[in-house]
Order: sequence, then structure tokens, then C-alpha cells
Amino acid sequence: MQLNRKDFPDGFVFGAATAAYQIEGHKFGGAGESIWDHFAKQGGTFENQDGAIACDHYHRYEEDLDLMANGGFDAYRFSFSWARLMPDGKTINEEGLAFYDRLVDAMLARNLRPFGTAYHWDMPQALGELGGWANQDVVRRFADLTGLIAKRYGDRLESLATINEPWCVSWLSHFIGEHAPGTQDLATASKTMHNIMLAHGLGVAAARAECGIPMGIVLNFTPGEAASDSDADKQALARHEAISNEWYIEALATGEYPAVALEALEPHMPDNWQADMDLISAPIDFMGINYYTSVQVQAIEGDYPNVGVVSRGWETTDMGWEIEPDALGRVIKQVTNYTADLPLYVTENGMAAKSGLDDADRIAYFKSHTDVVANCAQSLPVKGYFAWSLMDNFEWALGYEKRFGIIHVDYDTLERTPKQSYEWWKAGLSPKA
Ligand code: IFM
Repeated sequence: MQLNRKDFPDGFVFGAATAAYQIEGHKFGGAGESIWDHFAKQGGTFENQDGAIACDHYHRYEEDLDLMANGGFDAYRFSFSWARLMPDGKTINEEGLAFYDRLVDAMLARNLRPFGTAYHWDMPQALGELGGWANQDVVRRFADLTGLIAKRYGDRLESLATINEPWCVSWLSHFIGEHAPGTQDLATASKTMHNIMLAHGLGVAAARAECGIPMGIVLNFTPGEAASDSDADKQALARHEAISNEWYIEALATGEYPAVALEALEPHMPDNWQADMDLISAPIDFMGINYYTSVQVQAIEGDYPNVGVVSRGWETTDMGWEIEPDALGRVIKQVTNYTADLPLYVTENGMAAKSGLDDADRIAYFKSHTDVVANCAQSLPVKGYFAWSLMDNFEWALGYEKRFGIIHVDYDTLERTPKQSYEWWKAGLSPKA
């Protein structure tokens, strides 16, 4: 049941991941209102919970990084908060810049390699009010953010990912409406589906104009299978794959969007979107894969995309997500069909659980998924794995109820207590190779 570094190639990177708004405490350090603060006030989150205090990582980052280093991890994946660095979307907040200086330096002081992400969902509300990702002026502002991060921290970061999970930023937030800003509209969603990829392309170019930092993007994959052999279910699967998985990887790797999705989205996309595809598909240095679950889908009546998820009766996490470790192997293989020898990292993988400190279920989840990764890494360019998450945190629309951490956070006292899963990682990773 134990993890063993020897099962992975030399130099394989083990880390844990977090995101700014989920842990930092957004009311500290001069951060501006973010679209998530606004969404929470509008009732978009469980009990209107928000990231105002979160885990107070803003003040407790040294303790958190000590835990990472003592756990034997090699790397820390974290994100920069846009609304902290540019509270109104354009003016730079020096206090915010100084915070990330301290944070990155504290990682380096502990031999933790800093894997940065420029956008993990905390857009300044001032830009949200301009239309957010549906507005290409806002997309251009994102390039300013990426350039700023590269200029200030580029010499100290291991790498920089532009966008975390474009599906969540576009489809989940603008069509399904589960995430900020909570829009439910195909026309808006279609614009954001393209604009988020354009943001990536512009972000890479802006960062490269500043320094030679390795640049990439983090995609989430939810592979599907059809509930039956009927044509209707197979077509529903094709729509699911096109919107959830293929749109982003195909744009990046081939400069084209999948025809199955384009059919419905194209009429609403920005004029002359085709002209952006070269920039979107410009070469990158790595790709991040986030994987949690797979789904079985079937055709349903009603509105586009007419895809319903049907339970297979499998074991689920506390998110209700079915557990299928082998699907992570299939995703890695499929990605390499597009990306060949581009370095890949599993940048998020983990489970929400109610099991508290004695989280044997989470250990089993990590073990089964890292076994698959170890196997893939023998023949495919998988270079690292990051557990989601270092600590319990703000799980977006679901607030603090869902606990993904390997470290428990008491939200009354903010005390951190390592769970059994943290000890499992520590036993497998220490001492560092
Ligand atoms: O908490 C999120 C994270 O911010 C993005 N990927 C999925 C995680 C679990 O839902």
C-alpha cells in the first residue's frame, strides 16, 4: 500500500497543489473584490461562504511550507491571485507583489520547486463587470497579468501555467452556471470557450517577451463512456468529449476546434476567431493534466448539449464523483497522442472525503492513481504528480464542506493537523531522492 519513489523514473517530481483564492484569505493584503467574492454575495456558494479568510495562508504560509518540506515533497503548485496583484484589473498592488515575493522565496529556502499558475479563477470583479472572459479587452488584460508575473518572478519559478482548467472557466461558469459568474447562456459560453484559449495564447507570448520561463497550461479531463451502443448515446458521448475534453487539447495541439462542438458554438463565437488559432497553438513547454473522475453519459431530451450523466453504481468520493484510476492512464495516453514527447505533469488528483484525520479512503485513492501514473511514466513523458490538495480549503460553490486536504484545517482556530494521508506521502517520499 506504500508509495515508493523507486517505482518512478529518476527525477520524477512529487508535489502538492493549492490555489490562491481557496487558501490565502482574500481580505488581507489589499486584494480587490474578485468575481468569487461577488458570486458568494449573490448566493452562488454554499451558505454564501467565500474566501475572505479561507485558511489564512497569507499569514501562515511559512507553517504550510514547512509541512510540505517535512512531508518530503519536491514541489509546490500554487497560483497568483489576479485580484490581489491588480485589485481593479489594472493598478498594481505592491503589497500583493511583495506577498508572492515572500512566498516564492520561502519555497526556494525549503528546496520546494515553485510551479506557478497565473489564473486559478480569481478575476477582479471590476473586470467581471466589463463582461469578464466574454470580453476580449479583458482577455488582453490577462496578458498584462502574465507578463507582470513572468517579469517579477520568472527567474525564480520552475514554470508558469497560464490557465487552470479552461473548461471550468468557460463552460462550467458560463453555460452550466455553477461557478462564478454563474451565467447560463450558450452565446456567452461560446465566446468564453474561445476567449479563454486566446487568453492562454496571449499569456504565453507576454511571458515569453519577459523571460525564458517554461510555459504551459493545465487542462482538466473527464473521460466518458456511452451508456449503450445506441447511435443517440454514442452521439451524446461525442458531444461530451468535444466540450469537456477535446476542445482545449485540440486547439492547443492542432489549431482547430472539434467539429462536433463547433457546430453549436461557432455562430456565437467572436468574429474572426480563426485568426487567433496560430497563437493558441503556438508551442508550449509542458502540459498539466487534472484528473478526478470519469463518467457514463447518455442522450437526454431538452436543451443542447443533450447529455446526461448516468451512475454506474461505482464507489464515489464525497463530491459524488465515481472513482476510476485506470481512466487517468487512458487520459495520459490520449494526451500523448496529441503532444508526443511534450513533458506532462499530473497537476491535480485527489478526493474529497468525510473521513477526517483517519483518511484510509484517501490513501487508497492516491495509491491506486499513483500506481497508474508510475506505470505510464515508464514509457510516456509524465514528469511529475501533484496531490490535490495540500490542505482542506474553499471548494468554490460548495464552500468549506468538501475536504480535499492531506492536512486538516480547523476553520474556527485555523489549526493545521496532518491526516494519515499526509503521513503516507511522507513515508513514501522521505528522505528526498
Ligand atoms: O478545488 C478544485 C480546484 O480548484 C480545481 N480543480 C478541481 C478541484 C476539486 O474540485
